[in-house]
Amino acid sequence: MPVKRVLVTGFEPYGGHAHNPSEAVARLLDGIEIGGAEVAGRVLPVIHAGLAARIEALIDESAPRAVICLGLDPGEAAIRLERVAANVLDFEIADNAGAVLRGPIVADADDMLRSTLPLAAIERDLKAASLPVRCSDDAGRFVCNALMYHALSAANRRRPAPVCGFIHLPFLPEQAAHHASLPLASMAEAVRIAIRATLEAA
Ligand code: PCA
Repeated sequence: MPVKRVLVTGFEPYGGHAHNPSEAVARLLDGIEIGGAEVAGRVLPVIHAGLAARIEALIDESAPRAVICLGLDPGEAAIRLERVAANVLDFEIADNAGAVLRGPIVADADDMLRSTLPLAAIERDLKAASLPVRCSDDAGRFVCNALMYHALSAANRRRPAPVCGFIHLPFLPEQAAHHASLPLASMAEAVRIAIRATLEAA
């Protein structure tokens, strides 16, 4: 039987932040087993050029049942489950290659792509674990939203199609003197719960 896998991606630091909790969570979960599936934790550069090919290659490499992409949203107070990726780039800051992009992510393609993760079940289980969680219809207009769009379009093209979506994370306590934050262990636990709920719903 093929190994059941879940792909979890995080991002490198960007925008002057020394750390990115999404990178730490992806590294922490890499190689562990959750709900009978092996986690492949991978870290992506915060660079839009080549992002579609990178996520496509990661999905092809691990042939996962589920793809959960993670990123930091500075100032966010909760584990934020993104419902949709909009086909829009509108960067307020440069990505790590110095690009400031505006326009569609993919020309002549869907205006938005919806998460295929079981968001209601994930939200319920995070609440049951007393972790702060909320759903959102706005994944931003930067590299995270673009990754969600590219990951969903790659996942939706595969047969069988893995379920796929995006979760934004708050700052780590050590980087957030004046902002909301969550300890790394809580964020890793939240993603573990999200993976388990996803596999149970699949
Ligand atoms: N957060 C940014 C990009 C990388 C990350 O971790 C975003 O929300 O778009």
